[in-house]
Amino acid sequence: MKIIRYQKEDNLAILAAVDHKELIYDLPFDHFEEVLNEAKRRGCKVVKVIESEIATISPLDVKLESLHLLDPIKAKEVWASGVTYERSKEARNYEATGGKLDATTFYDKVYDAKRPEIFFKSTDARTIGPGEPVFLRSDSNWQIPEPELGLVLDSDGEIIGYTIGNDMSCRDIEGENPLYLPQAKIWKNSCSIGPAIRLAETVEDPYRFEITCSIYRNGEKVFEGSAPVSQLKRKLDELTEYLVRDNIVFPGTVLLTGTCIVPPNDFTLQEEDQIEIEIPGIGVLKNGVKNQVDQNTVVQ
Ligand code: DO4
Ligand code: MG
Repeated sequence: MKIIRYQKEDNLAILAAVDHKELIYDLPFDHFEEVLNEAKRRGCKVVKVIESEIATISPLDVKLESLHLLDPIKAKEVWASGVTYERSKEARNYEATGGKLDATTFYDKVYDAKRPEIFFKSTDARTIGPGEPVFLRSDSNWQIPEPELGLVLDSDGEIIGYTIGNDMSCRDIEGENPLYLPQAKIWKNSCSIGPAIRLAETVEDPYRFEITCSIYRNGEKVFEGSAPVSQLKRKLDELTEYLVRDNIVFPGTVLLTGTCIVPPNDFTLQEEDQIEIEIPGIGVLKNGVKNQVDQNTVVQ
């Protein structure tokens, strides 16, 4: 069972459930957080709330591909884990040493340490959903998508669902100095999530998810990489435990779990590229790439 949000012609955003046959049912909630609250109120699992809501209604007469999908959750905060895969460790070492292969740095230390790297990634205002463009930073010449499995959490850190995330990153800024990490990671439209939340109760084994990232330029595929979540160095619960420790966690917080796919070192994203990140069982997160347009958006 998956949860999506889609936009109707009249601009209304609708929360909906998608069952295992891809049948779609509108839900009587505006936001996923309301489903979490309802599950708490009833003292039951989220999937039970959804099953009881759709039991008495008919599915829509539309296909999932025809819907204008939005971000499935307006997450107040998105956090991210770093250097959780060997591939990320190698890439971080390369950029931190000015391009040395097989270098060893503090990234080896965090890869092996008991405490994982967890950092603040995004807020609702900076996070986009499927179909919207990620933006390129104007002061970086080396930018990549980081395709990651995202965990949708309840306020106690329980994993309620799985989504796809793109932790857009500037390798040159990050490599210049680790203290620049927030600038290498956080800017307008630097985080994308979606297109669906797969409810955790309907996933047998999340370590069996496979991630594929494809990047298209002028209609041609210029990069494709795949990796299984089973290569994750840590357990998912280990990451959530560190996030919630002595912290405030809003219901519906998203925790990205780190990248296992890095394009070649000479690759940088360009305006008009198209990024597609697929995790079978969740969906395909598609975003175009644009240069920053207005730097000073006022958010109400
Ligand atoms: O250490 C910097 C961040 C690494 C990261 O975002 C990742 O491994 O996915
Ligand atoms: Mg990352």
